[in-house]
This record gives sequence, C-alpha cells and structure tokens, in this order.
Amino acid sequence: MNGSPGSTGSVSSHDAVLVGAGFSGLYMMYRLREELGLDVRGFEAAGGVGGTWYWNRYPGARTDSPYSAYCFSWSEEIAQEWSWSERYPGQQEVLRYLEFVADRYDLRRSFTFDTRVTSARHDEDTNLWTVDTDTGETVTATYLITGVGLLSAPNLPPIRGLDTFQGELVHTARWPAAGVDFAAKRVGLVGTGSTGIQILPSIAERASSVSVFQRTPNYVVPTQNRPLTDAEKADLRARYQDIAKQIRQHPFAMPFTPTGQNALDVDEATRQAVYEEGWRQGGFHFLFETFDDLSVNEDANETACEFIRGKIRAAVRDPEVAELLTPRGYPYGAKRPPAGTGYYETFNRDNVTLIDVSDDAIEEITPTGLRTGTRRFDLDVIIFATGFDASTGAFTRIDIRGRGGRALADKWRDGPVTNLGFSTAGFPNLFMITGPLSPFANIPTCIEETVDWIFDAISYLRENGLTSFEAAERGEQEWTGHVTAIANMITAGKGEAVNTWFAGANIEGKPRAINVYFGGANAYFDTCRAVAAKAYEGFVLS
Ligand code: NA7
Repeated sequence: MNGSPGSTGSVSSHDAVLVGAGFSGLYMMYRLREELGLDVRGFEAAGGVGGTWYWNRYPGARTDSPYSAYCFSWSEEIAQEWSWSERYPGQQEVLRYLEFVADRYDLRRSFTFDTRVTSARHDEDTNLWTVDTDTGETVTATYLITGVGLLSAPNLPPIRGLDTFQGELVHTARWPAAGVDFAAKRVGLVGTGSTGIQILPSIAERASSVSVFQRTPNYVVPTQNRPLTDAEKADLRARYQDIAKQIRQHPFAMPFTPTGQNALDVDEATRQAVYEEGWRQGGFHFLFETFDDLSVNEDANETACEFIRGKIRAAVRDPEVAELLTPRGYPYGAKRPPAGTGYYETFNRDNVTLIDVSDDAIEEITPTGLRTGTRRFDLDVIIFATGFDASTGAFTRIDIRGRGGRALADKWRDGPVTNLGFSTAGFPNLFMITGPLSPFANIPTCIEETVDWIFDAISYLRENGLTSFEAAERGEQEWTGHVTAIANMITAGKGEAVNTWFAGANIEGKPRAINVYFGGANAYFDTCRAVAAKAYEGFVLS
C-alpha cells in the first residue's frame, strides 16, 4: 500500500509532510495536492487509511454523531455516490467510507503506511522541517501538518503487573483486526466511558462472564440507532449542502436547532414530557434538543440528571446495582456524554457483574486476573476501555522541536497554548488540524473547516511570497485565556473532579488544563474566518 518509496537512510524533500490518514489527512491531502499542486508526503502509523476508525475496531464501536453530520460535505461525488445504512454508522461502515474517499480521489499513493513519525525539528537557517520515522526514513518539508486526531494516543493506566497477565489483555483503541474470541471466557472490562458503554452489551452476549470495573458512573442516554429509510438517504443526497450549513450554525456542529426554551422556565410536567421526547429521539438529541440551559445552568442541568437517574432505576432490576450505576455529584456533560444501546439493561444479565472500584482501586494485574485493594478476580481476557491521552497526547508522543530546539512538550508542560488550535509560537509552519484548544464538537465538520483554513493560509503565504507562519505570542495567550475562561463558565468545565479528558484530568501526571474549546463551533468558525480576512491577525507571517 505504500505509495512512495520509503528507502531507509534517504532524505527526500517535499513541500509538506502530513501526519495521519484519517478524516483530516485525507481531506488535507486532497486539497493541497489536487488544488494547490503541492508535493505532499503523508505518513500514517496504521496499515491503511481511517485514523480512529482504523484502530477502534472493538465490537459496538459506532459514531455518536448522526450520519448526516459524520461525513464530508466538500465533495458532490462523495455525497451522491455514498449511502449510509444506519442512523449512527458503525466502525466498519465509517472505515469503508474513508476507504471509499481515499480510492475515489486516489489519495493512498501519497501516504506511506505502517510508518510512525517519531520526531520533527525545525531548522531556522533553511526554514525546513526535518521529519524522522520509525522505519528509519528522514524527509524534509517546508510545512509540517498534523492530522493526528483529538483522541488517538491510547491511555493504558500504569497499573503494576500489566505484562504479567497470561490471558489476553487488549486496549479498545488497539483492537486486533482478527478480533477477540470471548466464547466461554471470563472477561474483565475496565472503564465505563463512551467506549466501555458501547462494547459491554456485545461482550456480554458472547462471554461466559463479564466483570465490569467501574470507577465513575456515567449518564448514558440510548442511541435509538436504527436502519435509515430510503427517504432519509435520498434526503441527505438532495440536501447535504443545506444540512452542512445548518450544522455550521450549531455550537456543537450538529444537525440540530436550539429549542429556544429553558428547563427552569417550564413546569414539571412539561419538563418531563420534553425529556421523554429527547430520550425517545436518543443520543445527543437529549442534550441539545431539549433545553438550551443544560450546558450553562447547573440547576437546569440537575433536572436532566434526575430524569436519567429515574431511567436507570427503571431499567436495572437489582436496586443495589442500579444505585451503583447512578451518577451523582457532577453535571451531565461534565464528562463527555456517552450514548449506549441496551447498556443499563445488560446489568440484568446473570453473566454480568458490576464491581465498584471507586474506593477500592485496581492495584495489580496478576498472571491470572487482577486484584483490587480487597478482592481478587480470575479472568481470561482483560479489556482496557480506559480512553486516551487526549488532544496533546498525539503531539507530545512525537519529539517536535521548534525554534532554538525547544520541545513542544516543554512549551506545553502546563497545558496546551495555541492560537485557534492551528499554531503555537516558536514552531514556524507547523499547522495542526483540529489541534489543542479547537472546539469540542462534531469532528468531521471541525476537520473540514480547519483544513479549509489551513489551505487558505498556505495559499495566502504562497500568493504573497511569504515563507513563515506561526501564532503570535499575544494571539495565543489571548486565545488560550479565552478558552479557559469559557470552560470555567459552563458545565463541561466542571469535570476535573471526575477525571474528564476535557481537562487532562484522566491521565496521571498530566497538567490540569483545558484541552478543547467550548465557546461554540459556530462562533469559532466565524472567528477563524474573521482572522483570515484580517490578514491572519494574531499570527506572525514573514
Ligand atoms: P474515557 O471517556 O476517558 O473513559 C475511560 C474510562 O476508563 C472511564 O470510565 C475511567 O474512569 C476508566 N478508567 C481509567 N483508568 C482507570 C483505572 N485505573 N481504573 C479503573 N477505571 C479506569 O474514554 P473512552 O474511550 O470511553 O472515550 C473517549 C472518547 O472516545 C469519548 O469521549 C468519545 O469522544 C469517543 P473515570 O471516569 O476516570 O473514573
């Protein structure tokens, strides 16, 4: 699949190096190569395109964004030739979609697969990036562009004895392509975030037993996934551009319209009826198409929490298990809101046991299972659904060095600092697609918008005979300060106490600092356009 020669020891020179062949890398490659005619060298650690959807092959993996939002809108051909089958496309279907896009525009030939970028350093004299890979190849390029994903660096908690386990131990984001055989196996599932919630029902159907190790209960809304009708498919083909416009006006880049009503402004009966309808619609409808104050008013938010708690009590037969599954003491949305299919009901099965490790942590993985502070469990398979070193993790795992040899990891040691997520001062011509401090919102839309912005910026440089682009220190300080101030005002910023990756709080030793922007994707897109229109105010071009 390697389109470009990757001979060890050679140093080839390119206009741009592009890291990653997921949604970001594919679209960026298309634009720079086809529209600007640049020589772009792509590197991808995986064996094929797909990014997140290449790696996260665990059973039950699917989008939480609806099909009409979880796709590209830049190509008439793609919109007309592709058809989704379900309301929330599953991993295999999203991977097929990205393979289809890659084939449709012959993008694979510009990527070298099975090759991880290990380091990149900027040389001020030549104004070039030198990029090293784990296959021993070194290349140089004017622009270094990252499409490395917000949630791509897996987090395996540093529990003692991980390498002593004699059964199968697997992280959901490194799921083996051949699958995992659960038949007649005793399975331990660590983690009850979006991933644990998606995977549990399918394991429970196949394994002899599943022990679910829960540290923090989550607010889980049903996806209400179902096959799409022919009319829905035809409607997307006909209206994809209008839908894309609508999505860009929504704070979370979703195909929804704010309802204009607040939870605290209506009576109890109306509130319950609205929540019932949100529940019936499922997924993000519950958060975004019920009441507009859930994200900004904790009292309003608590009414939604109480509704979900009632649903848990109704779904789970054993009251003690229901109580353990019930989240308390933090707002809905302070952790990334998950969606599930039959999640709570799965705890009614005889072969599923919930183990509360909130006060009795997993202390050791043993050759035959695991041990908490007080109990031992014999297991054949241990699944870590323990999430990601989000946002900055994919950057700091590469040794990126900017002006004066300064390491990016060092610059971000107290948390990421960027202007609009695109660029950080001291790292000229490093462009980040949906980089740290860009919005938390429907990702394909954010990717399209940020790829277009980077494309325009590079075009601008070339049209104006400019050779260098980076965030101004003042620009990045203002943006980083604004992102932090917004996070402190809303419920999603109240998650540090519950280990949310939004704040870097899920990783031991990681600086507690906000990673994503919550001021609205729509507002962010407007700001990006305004900055570009003002000749990239807040950035230094030379
Ligand atoms: P998340 O949302 O970060 O969830 C990770 C889960 O793993 C969460 O329940 C954690 O508990 C749990 N965890 C982490 N470390 C441990 C240890 N040491 N012991 C027990 N439990 C642990 O990751 P996901 O993969 O589910 O979702 C990531 C994103 O992917 C999601 O936001 C979507 O955007 C898609 P905790 O809650 O920290 O107590």
